[in-house]
Amino acid sequence: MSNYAKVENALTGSPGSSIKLRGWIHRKFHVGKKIFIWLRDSTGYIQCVLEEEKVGKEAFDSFERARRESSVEVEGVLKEDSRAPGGKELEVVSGRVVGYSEDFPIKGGEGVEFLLDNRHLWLRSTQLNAVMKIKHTIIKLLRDYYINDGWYETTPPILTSSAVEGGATLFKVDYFGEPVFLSQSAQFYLEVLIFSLEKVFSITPSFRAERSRTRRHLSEYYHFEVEAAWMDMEELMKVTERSIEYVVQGVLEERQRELEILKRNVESLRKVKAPFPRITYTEAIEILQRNGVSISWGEDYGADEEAILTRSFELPFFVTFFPRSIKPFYMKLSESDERVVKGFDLLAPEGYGEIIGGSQREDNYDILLSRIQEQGYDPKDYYWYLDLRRFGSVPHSGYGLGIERITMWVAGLEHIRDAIPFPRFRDRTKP
Ligand code: NSS
Repeated sequence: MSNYAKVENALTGSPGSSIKLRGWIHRKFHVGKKIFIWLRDSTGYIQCVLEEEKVGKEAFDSFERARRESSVEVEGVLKEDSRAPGGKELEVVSGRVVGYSEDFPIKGGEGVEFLLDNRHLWLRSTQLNAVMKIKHTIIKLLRDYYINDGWYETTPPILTSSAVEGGATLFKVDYFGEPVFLSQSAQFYLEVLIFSLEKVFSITPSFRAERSRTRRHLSEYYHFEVEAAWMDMEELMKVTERSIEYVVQGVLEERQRELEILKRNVESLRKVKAPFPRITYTEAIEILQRNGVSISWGEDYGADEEAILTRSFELPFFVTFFPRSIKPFYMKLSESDERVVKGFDLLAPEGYGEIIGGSQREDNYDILLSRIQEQGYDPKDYYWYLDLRRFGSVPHSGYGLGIERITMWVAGLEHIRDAIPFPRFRDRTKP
């Protein structure tokens, strides 16, 4: 079973070499007495040509019967052919159909809902294949960067008993008759772990019971989160921009072909080099007001306003020091102005907006307790989180990156649903 080559190797192989391939029939057409197929595997497409005299009647008939998406094995000789995609063609000498396909329901031109219902089949498409490879590389590069920089990967729980990002978007689960929640963020558990490991990160699903369907919200997404002891907001922002540069430059290097398939304008990605510009929330409000948005200091803003802000920047940029009333209780109050917190968002350019939310954490027991009360929560639910401030508290900071958000930006996608194989949002949990 192991002497099969991959299409991408076949496309760079020398003419005249014998080669065995397996995959699926992406396209099939007849010219005279020949059958042409475009064979697809995980790495790409190659044209294969079958003639009855070469492969024999039985094999030829079976390929004649095989529809698009049938799985096949072929063996043949590689030839240059400028008309074939990739400039190479396989002249088949033997082959067999492994699994016949029924009439494949996706023929081209179908609408969004139909393709979502048939996601299990649509995932075979060239576009989604390219996105999944880019996402794979983003995850790999994030791991690379942080592991090489001395951070530990950890495995926090998904079933939780308390809200991190407020109660409005919590999913409730029946846990042996007791209500628990699906995690919105691993942050509080990572904060626990820094007292042992100092610098930690995790990749977990996070859940948000978002009411509306938007271009950038999922109800289940993959969350890359970091947390570090002995680190203030400024230091963490430096780590953040360096790691984002590393990821984007790495994708440009390793995923050229996929970015091409997706017709991504790579010029704007090439510019992604640290340091990134920084503005305060107060400056962001001023920019919005100058652009005719009616918003005043103290108000929160969303995707539309972020898109306007991104017009002023070619690079990803930080927005910092938000009013305490619009951010969660765990963010540390600024020493110089207690109306604002030491929080930061990283916004991606070209209209994409927020991909990261982070902050320095409140490390003082009394202040944290009063902030929990100020925001209307019961301190009893957070006894273990408060305990961290009783037993050797340290200054510390962390952030969360939406993996589908960064994938959407880097791959240049219109909608976040295409950054995840099986998107979940309101009214959709199948397939
Ligand atoms: O709510 S966040 O802004 N921040 C937190 O959850 C912190 N507790 C993270 C931390 O400091 N460890 O979410 C962080 C990121 C945000 O910037 C987005 O990129 C992404 O998570 N995010 C989402 N992606 C997709 N869909 C939805 N609904 C979503 N919500 C947040």
